Amino acid sequence: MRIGELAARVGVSTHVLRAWESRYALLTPTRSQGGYRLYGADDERRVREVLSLRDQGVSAMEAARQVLAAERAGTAAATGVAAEPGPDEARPPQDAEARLRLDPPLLVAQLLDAITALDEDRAHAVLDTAFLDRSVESAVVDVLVPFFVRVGEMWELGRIGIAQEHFASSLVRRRLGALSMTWGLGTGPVAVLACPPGEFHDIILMSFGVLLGRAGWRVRYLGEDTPVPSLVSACRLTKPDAVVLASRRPSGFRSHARQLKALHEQFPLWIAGRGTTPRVLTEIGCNHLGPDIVADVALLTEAARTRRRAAEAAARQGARTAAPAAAVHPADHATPSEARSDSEPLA
Ligand code: B12
Repeated sequence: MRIGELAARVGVSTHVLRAWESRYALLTPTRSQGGYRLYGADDERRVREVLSLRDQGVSAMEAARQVLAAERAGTAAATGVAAEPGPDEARPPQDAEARLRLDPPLLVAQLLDAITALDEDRAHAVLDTAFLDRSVESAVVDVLVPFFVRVGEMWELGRIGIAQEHFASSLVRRRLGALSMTWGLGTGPVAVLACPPGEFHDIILMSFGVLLGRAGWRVRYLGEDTPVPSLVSACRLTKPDAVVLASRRPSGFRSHARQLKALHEQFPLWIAGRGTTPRVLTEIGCNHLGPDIVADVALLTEAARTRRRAAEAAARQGARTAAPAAAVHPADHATPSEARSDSEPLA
């Protein structure tokens, strides 16, 4: 049946059905000879199950996730009744389709395909699947990072152009942006994230911010091409528990080594990205992150916790002397009320 008929049967607008198809891969139409999308009994059943779950207060996104997961498990999400294959189900088994959707290399290939065609809708559908069927951490590490490696390779080989690369970056940045809406919430530790002057590759930094946010951090994101004096004033203003600076080029750090070293004496500075070389680390004398960005979130959290405990112990002893930046920020000692007034205990 065509989408209009499906819409009439289930009482949902074609606009919503298309959105559920592209965003949640809820519908899997075949194509007629004339190129029209044709929907089957399975599509109708999934929509009805989503509607039923929505009536129970479940969001459309979560409902779609449950329906597809239940399908994989061979049960109907809304009813708990075993899903009997309908007579018109001559398509590949849903299990196989679902497994394919879960396969990161396949998702990367589909994403590359979609961005090569500059197909916004299709690219969103693949990203939806990537983020729906796995943790955000896995979507970043297993899909986005390899995807950008491939984008770089295809760009270098001339198989895609700058338009495709910009399109891919914009698409992913918007997705990460949606996941960053909670960066200001809570009372967790504060991280300032930036790239040094001249550095525009900030997608992994932004992804890292998303993972930090999920771990309870508040993120102050300055992003690409940040002048070092601006970074310093942002740090003075927010008194972060961690400053993370990412650059692909060592010169991004080395050109500002003196200021960054001074910054690290006040706030714990962590540098990341391919520009992080032993020489840079020696010159600045700070810590480094990478390449495992999931482990890095835990590392930063543990360091902030240790630092907090040290600050609390120092406050208890009435210490007034400054300690090394990586352990305790001098601001923590200024006055009891100033001491980490913007963060909750990490313990
Ligand atoms: C998207 C992209 C862009 C976008 C960036 C958009 C954005 N907002 O991020 C834009 C269009 C801005 C861009 C511009 C340029 N780009 Co570019 N770009 C890329 C591309 C395709 C992906 C970049 C990316 O996000 N990589 C992320 C991962 C895949 O890379 P990674 O560095 O290995 O990161 C790992 C670790 O280092 C670590 N990590 C990295 N950052 C961080 C941060 C934190 C906090 C942590 C914890 C860990 C961490 O985690 C990752 C996983 O382990 C790469 C291809 C590639 N392979 O990277 C080219 C690439 C980096 N660009 C390249 C080039 C040449 C350029 C330009 C010079 C092009 C031009 N002529 O203008 C400019 C330079 C701009 C500048 N001065 O910064 C080259 C660099 C070649 C080289 N030898 O250095 C690459 C490799 C493409 C290529 N194959 O030619 N680019």
